[in-house]
Amino acid sequence: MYTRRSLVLGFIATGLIFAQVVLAQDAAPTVQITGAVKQELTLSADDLAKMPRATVKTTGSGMDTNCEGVWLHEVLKRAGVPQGGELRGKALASYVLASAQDGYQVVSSLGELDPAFIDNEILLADTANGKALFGAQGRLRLVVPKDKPGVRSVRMLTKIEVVQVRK
Ligand SMILES: Nc1nc2c(c(=O)[nH]1)N[C@H]1C(S)=C(S)[C@@H](COP(=O)(O)O)O[C@H]1N2
Ligand SMILES: [Mo]
Repeated sequence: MYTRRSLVLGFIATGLIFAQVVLAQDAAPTVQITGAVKQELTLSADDLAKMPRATVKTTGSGMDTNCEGVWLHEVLKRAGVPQGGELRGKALASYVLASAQDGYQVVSSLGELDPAFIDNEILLADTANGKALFGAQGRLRLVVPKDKPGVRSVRMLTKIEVVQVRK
């Protein structure tokens, strides 16, 4: 027999689990910009919508896709990461570790992400062909159209960590 007390406790526990599930679904996906930065950032698609927008075109299996978002270097600039003339000395021994929800991780050096160094194109994308990204792409992803393979185009992006190797 259930006691009245265990029924009440069971009811509360079920309510708490339910609230957690609902809250987890409500929380907007974000990407954290962290590590060796002057200003840590947590950006949602809504935050990215208010920043300078950029688009790139990718071609996969004969189909063109227009991806929209914010250049990664714009995001790094906002976090106070050294760029251009400031990217000298110890700062040059820094890398960016991009991590995804499924554990996927990719490293790029600060130098190779800086348009003052090289004409690269790395987009922190939230939209494809005018539609919000979803599913296996994640709400936020990287798109690197100039790369030959797709491997650095991290889907389901959750974190951008700047690591300075030389202290
Ligand atoms: N999180 C995450 N991102 C990832 C991968 C992965 O396994 N996990 N695979 C990469 C590889 S190998 C490719 S080819 C592209 C595929 O992205 P697409 O399906 O949008 O072309 O995602 C890249 N990004
Ligand atoms: Mo791939």
